[in-house]
Amino acid sequence: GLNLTNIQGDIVIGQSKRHETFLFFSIVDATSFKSKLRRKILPLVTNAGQMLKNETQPNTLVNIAFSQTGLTALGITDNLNDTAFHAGQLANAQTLGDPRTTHWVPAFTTGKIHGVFLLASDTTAHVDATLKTVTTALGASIKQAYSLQAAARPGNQEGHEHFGFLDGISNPAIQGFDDTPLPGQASVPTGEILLGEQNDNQIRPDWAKDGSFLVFRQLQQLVPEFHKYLTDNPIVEPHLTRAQGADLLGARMIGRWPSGAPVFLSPLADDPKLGADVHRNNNFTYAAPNNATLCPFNAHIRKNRPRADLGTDAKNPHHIVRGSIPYGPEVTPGEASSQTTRVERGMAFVAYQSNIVAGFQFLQQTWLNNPNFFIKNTTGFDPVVGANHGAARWSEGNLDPTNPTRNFTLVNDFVISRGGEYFFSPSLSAIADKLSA
Ligand code: N7H
Repeated sequence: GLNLTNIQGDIVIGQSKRHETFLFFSIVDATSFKSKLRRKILPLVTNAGQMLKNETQPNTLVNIAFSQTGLTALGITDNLNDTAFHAGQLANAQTLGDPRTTHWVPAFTTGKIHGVFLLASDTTAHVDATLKTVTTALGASIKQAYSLQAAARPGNQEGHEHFGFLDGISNPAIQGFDDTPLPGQASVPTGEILLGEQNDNQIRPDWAKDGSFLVFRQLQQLVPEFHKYLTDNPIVEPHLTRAQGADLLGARMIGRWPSGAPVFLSPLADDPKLGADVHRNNNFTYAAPNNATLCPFNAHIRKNRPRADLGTDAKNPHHIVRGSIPYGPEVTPGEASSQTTRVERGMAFVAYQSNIVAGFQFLQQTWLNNPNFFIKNTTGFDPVVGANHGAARWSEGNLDPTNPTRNFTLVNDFVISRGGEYFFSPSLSAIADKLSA
């Protein structure tokens, strides 16, 4: 089995969090940082074993990860063998279809973000107290470059992202960690998520074993604009009201209803019981290949995991473990009535994989942003997260079941990249033996 006490806790658990602060830092004094990392930070780092039992869970999860420039600042010269990680996310902006890096949070464009702390807890008081402990411990050895406070949405929207859809349903089960996948859940070889484990076929330094690459993206969501688009372009069917037709278009764009119920199993209306039932809400394969009546080809979840469309999960080693959380306030009444975003909100997107090129980058570039995936001229961009450098996105894909070739050219993006960075989340022994002193 896996040595869970050596693996950072956010990677394999995919646990939902109420509050999370991302503290991005630059290393100012590497010698001092290394010694403080060893003596003061390492004892605070939460491992996966701890997360499994209530009694051993800390008040605040503490995880730490380093960018390539961060490893370099620490004097590490070993090649982790991931070209995307090595180059950094800024160099990838074009490949990812980002509109312009002028939308990026300035700190992500400097190349000076060396690392990130993930601090997650049930309360902001716990997060803030731990933040203080960490920054006090590291003192002048680091400089804060940027931070983002994220939180679950209030009330019955907890667990839902800002567009209103339940998130965190379909994460892969990692072999050796979770060998009893739920119906429809992908079971992936350990090495697809953790470096140096089975099916990670890259050459890695020994100390990289049981670490994982962490992709961070700050993805702004234009929520009133998304809802305006749905309201203005409903699917028209005799038995649907205009509002129901708008909801149906939204559900078909995602592939799930707000409750999480998949449109493939519940094509015309939401089914909250189905959405909440973990034994049923992921149990489908799109198994009438090349059929988009029930679920559009370009629905967000179908583009991200085509299931039987492309054979088996094993044939498509492009799985990621998502640990994302919303950031920013609820839509204000003024924003809702003017149908215009005035305050930034979105998703602090977190994805783990052993290979960024085959994981996040592949999904974004080769599937979401590729209008010809997987049937030429019939699919279009992912209508929600697909990106075309800010240009209009052709998005047919049978979004409208009454009119499969209805053209939904999306002139404006609903999700705008504000940038991010690629990190490596090392094992605890790597922190002890290689990264600290
Ligand atoms: Fe997505 N959304 O509400 O639109 N995503 N996503 N995602 N996403 C999923 O099944 C969303 C983004 C994946 O196994 C659900 O857990 C939003 C990026 C994958 O069937 C919802 C943003 C990438 C899956 C959303 C966003 C992915 C998935 C359904 C950005 C990768 C699982 C809940 C603001 C490049 C697919 C669930 C499967 C599901 C939304 C971003 C990937 C509701 C708002 C950038 C692999």
